[in-house]
Amino acid sequence: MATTKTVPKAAGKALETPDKTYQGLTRKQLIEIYRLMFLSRRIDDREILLKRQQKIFFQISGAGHEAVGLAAGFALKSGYDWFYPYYRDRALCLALGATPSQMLLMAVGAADDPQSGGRQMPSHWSFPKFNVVTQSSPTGSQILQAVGCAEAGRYFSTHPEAAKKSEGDYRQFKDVKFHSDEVTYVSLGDGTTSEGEFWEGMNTASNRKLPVLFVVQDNGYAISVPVEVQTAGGNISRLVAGFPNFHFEEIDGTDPVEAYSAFARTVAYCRAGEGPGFIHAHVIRPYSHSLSDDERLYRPDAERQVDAARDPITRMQMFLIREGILDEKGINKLEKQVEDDLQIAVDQALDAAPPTPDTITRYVYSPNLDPTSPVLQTEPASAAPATDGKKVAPKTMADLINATLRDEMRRDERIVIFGEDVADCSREQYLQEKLIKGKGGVFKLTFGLQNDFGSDRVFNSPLAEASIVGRAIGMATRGMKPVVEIQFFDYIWPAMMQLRDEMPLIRWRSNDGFSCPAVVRVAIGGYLTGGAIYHSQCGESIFTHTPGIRVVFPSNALDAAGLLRTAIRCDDPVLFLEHKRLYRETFGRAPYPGPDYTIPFGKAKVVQAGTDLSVITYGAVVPRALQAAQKLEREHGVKVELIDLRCLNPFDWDAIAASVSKTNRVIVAYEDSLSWGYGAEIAARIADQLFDHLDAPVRRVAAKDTFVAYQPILEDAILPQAEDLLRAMKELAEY
Ligand SMILES: Cc1ncc(C[n+]2csc(CCOP(=O)(O)OP(=O)(O)O)c2C)c(N)n1
Ligand SMILES: [Mg+2]
Repeated sequence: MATTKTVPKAAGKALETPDKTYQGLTRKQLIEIYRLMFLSRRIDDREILLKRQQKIFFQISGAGHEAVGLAAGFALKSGYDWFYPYYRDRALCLALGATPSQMLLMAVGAADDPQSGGRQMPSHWSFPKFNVVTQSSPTGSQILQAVGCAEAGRYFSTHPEAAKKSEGDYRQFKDVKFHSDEVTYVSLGDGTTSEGEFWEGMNTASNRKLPVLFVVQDNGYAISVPVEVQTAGGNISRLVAGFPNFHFEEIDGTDPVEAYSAFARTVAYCRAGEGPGFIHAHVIRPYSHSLSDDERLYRPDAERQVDAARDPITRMQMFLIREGILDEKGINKLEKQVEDDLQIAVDQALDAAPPTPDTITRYVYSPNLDPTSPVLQTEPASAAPATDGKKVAPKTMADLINATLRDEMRRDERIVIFGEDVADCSREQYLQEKLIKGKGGVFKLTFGLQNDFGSDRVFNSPLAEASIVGRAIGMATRGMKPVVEIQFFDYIWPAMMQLRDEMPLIRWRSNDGFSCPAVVRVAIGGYLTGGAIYHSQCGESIFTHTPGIRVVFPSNALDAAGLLRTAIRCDDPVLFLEHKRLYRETFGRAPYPGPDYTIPFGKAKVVQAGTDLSVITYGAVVPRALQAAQKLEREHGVKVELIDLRCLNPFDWDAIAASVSKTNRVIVAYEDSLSWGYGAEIAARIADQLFDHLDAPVRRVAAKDTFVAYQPILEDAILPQAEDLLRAMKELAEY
């Protein structure tokens, strides 16, 4: 696409052959390409100056990468295609319609910085109007999101009804736009191809024939590490050549005309639905990695001069003169105009007001939908007398989660479910021919959903957790509601970059420009008798320590149903922790509460009222604490008030405060290892804010500071048992 700014007149030879085109580019477009390339370089130069004057705080340049950016910008459509760029893509963003002023407001960290409100470093692009999705600093974390974004475009094209707005849940605030032939651009450096997420993204884009355009901008270095150290054999094109369904190009990325023709071919391939594209563009990096780096420390002058001879700005200038499109005078005039316009933008940015500190918590969570709202407090439908007079059989937590997913999928076509083994059967002809029953998850929580809703709504993912979460983020950014599964909490860690640096931050870092309210269901916890180290872990505090993601941990079937429904309808990302031991426990079974049953987040449940001592807990410790409390009352007459938090972020401080103020003694109990656990924060707050109400020290009961062992004798000794709770309760009551 081209912007509609004024274009200087071409002189001399240009007028003789005004209709000549170059790989489809007109002379007018070539002048505009040069103007934007030059503008991009000059913004970098001005930022470098401003950084040296300490008027901005960081600088990273797109110098040397301008030709690729312009080629992409002219081959793709702003606001129609989708863009997951990286920090060297200044020229691309200018080509898509971003202004120098928007970039410089980000550099000074202005209140009016339209990309992040002063939260992100410069060159971390975010332009909702142009479909440029907020980017972060971790190298490569944009790739799987781009894959999910492309999947969303395909999904809405085949489910157009799903795109409609709907009142009463996240959909009310999530506009969906899509085009059946849209392309998703994602770029990265040569070094970033070493990240595992790059390979995961390539694999899924290839396998699903997704219209993702991968652009590797190979400047030969990742900070100081040269490409032959990053990439076996020194050339990424050779390594990826075996991926099926791709259109590949390897180009000189310092030549905008050559680059444009490669982009035009590749975009046409992607648009036609043939599969993904891969453009490997060889570029240069004339300004070191960033202003914090001096490449002369690791690159000799001779090598740097070879690069300098290929500078895309000079090359384009020479090309315009050679082809008679602009003469020297024309170039000078164009450059003068760029400088004048840029000066105005610099002046504006330097005058711009900084953000005020009261804005810092804005957009950590959705400003539109409050999941703690009492409106979400409903009664279970089955509380009403059954019309046929039959007693409704209580169901397990596993049953109710499955039923809730089914009802929500029926209600909301934007929901898709994927993860490892979650489908009934990937080879769907076996299902159709009724040769098999189907799996539906290792714990069978998603059983029957593929059968009911089809293989494009419930499907297996590759065994790659970052891919599950990264793709979910991309889909949710586009307005879908992925409800994905991580098979065991113990294996969540490959997804940690996405769960810590991406999912919770999409809204905050883009100043509400984007959001990704996905749900990640995770089977968690021990007490399995043989679960051992890698099937028993907890670790919820790592996520409650991450602003921007809600964390839910139900202890019984009814709460699981109500909280899962709230999670799905919520406008924030949610980590939904399901205790494996509780899936089929007799404790906490309940009849299905109906398709409208919701529970607000951050509302604890008083499992048992008491006067002598409070126990604050959640998850699988709830039934154990209840058992202990009942025994203590039977044997010693001590009345324990047992509080199940149910939701860990937000958590119900009011319920804790009310209980502790009444009983004056409190135990915080949790299954995770004792030190630095979730209960440490609760205990600290009680000590801080309820000190005057305490008649005894705040006690914690938790697992030993070790992982869970396999042999049941060891497991019992490691995890907190009812006897441990009983002992602690008795001691505290007697204190
Ligand atoms: C996951 C991660 N690790 C390390 C860094 C620090 N870092 C920032 S850029 C960079 C090098 C990137 O090189 P390349 O992918 O070749 O892109 P280039 O900067 O050369 O365009 C590194 C190591 C980071 N931002 N993210
Ligand atoms: Mg590089």
